[in-house]
Amino acid sequence: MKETLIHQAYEIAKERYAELGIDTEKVLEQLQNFHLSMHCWQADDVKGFEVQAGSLDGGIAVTGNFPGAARNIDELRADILKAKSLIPGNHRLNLHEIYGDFQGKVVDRDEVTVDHFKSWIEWGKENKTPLDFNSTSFSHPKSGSLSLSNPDEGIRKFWVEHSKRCREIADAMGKAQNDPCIMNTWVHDGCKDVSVNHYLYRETLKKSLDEIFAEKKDWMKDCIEGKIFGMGLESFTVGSQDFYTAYAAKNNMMMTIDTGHYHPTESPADKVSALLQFIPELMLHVSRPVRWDSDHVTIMDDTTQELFAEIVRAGALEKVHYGLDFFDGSINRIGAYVIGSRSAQKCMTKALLEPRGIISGHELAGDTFEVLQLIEEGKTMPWNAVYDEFCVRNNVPVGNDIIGAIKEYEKTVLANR
Ligand code: RNT
Ligand code: ZN
Repeated sequence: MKETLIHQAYEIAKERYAELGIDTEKVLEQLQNFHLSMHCWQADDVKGFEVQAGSLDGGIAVTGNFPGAARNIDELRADILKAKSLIPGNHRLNLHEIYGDFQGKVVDRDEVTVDHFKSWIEWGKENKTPLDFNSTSFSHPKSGSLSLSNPDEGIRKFWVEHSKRCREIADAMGKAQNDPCIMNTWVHDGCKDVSVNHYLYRETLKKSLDEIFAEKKDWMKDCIEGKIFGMGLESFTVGSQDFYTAYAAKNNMMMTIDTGHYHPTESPADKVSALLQFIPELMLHVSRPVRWDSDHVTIMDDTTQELFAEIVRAGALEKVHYGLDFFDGSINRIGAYVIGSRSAQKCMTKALLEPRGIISGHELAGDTFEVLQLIEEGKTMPWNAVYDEFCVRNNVPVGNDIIGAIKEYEKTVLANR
């Protein structure tokens, strides 16, 4: 009964969009090829599996203690698969180095090898889930407030070694999955208060990055992520947007746009058409800052809708990698994954359904009222009927039906942790 209604709604939507020259079948195909890179760290509040793990630092924080966080690698894998089963399409998994399979052994960050990710590589293959990767500068005795930009040569070298090893791991992942692994480099480096050595820190970070990226790798792609500030590091960020934009442009590298990393009125969407003139590809960390970089679950907010619309308008679908980056410990974590991922897909559905050709024609002819009208109307066109159809075709619950499935998992699995 419900499916029949969904198909009927879809057929109507199909006709409505056809009037605007949009082929919804083509959009469904594009959605099928739209792969998110789900971050592993929502499942356990960014703890990871290091035996020697300390508490989370590096200017980021998780609030809330909803029961049932993943406590080990098996629980985390089960949670990811559960979430994936409720998200239409096929998606990647983005790992941090601290999520290695360390088998109960102390493995320091400058000792990590591909061996610690062998079981992940197999898991990825078995579950048709290509892997992406991140080096981890935070939550370590040597993290301090400066890692790759530390004037102390011993500490700097330690983090350079860590980063180089991470690139080797990413390269091995990419090769094994026959699909390049995207490795993000984000370091928390900054200052809590006024300081006079900004030039020195940035010069040092540049030197470290040059050393880290010196060797070309065939099966991984590097991206670099800046930010505006970290908690406890409010006065200065070494890896600022300017710093990384210049570095990426100079070295023809990919950049990461984390939607939580800008001034509140600064538009991440506006960066797409600017950056892509000079750098080859973008990685996204789709998040939701509430008043600060609070990493709330992604929803269909204006920021995300505009970001995805700009990507489609720029014809850059294939130049972007769609990572998520939120960590909310106050709600059911599987629910967080599913809402965040499905909301990102809805933003993409809506973006793909925009009648760009018609709007662009009006804009170039100077018909400003028509442009405004068509964009405004797009907000309430029946795009959701297309997304519901996408869910049905992928055999996953539609709309609020995800609630039952998530509650069931909460009762039978999470509650026993
Ligand atoms: C922090 C960055 C970074 C982290 C993850 C855990 O502000 O956004 O991407 O969230 O690496
Ligand atoms: Zn991020």
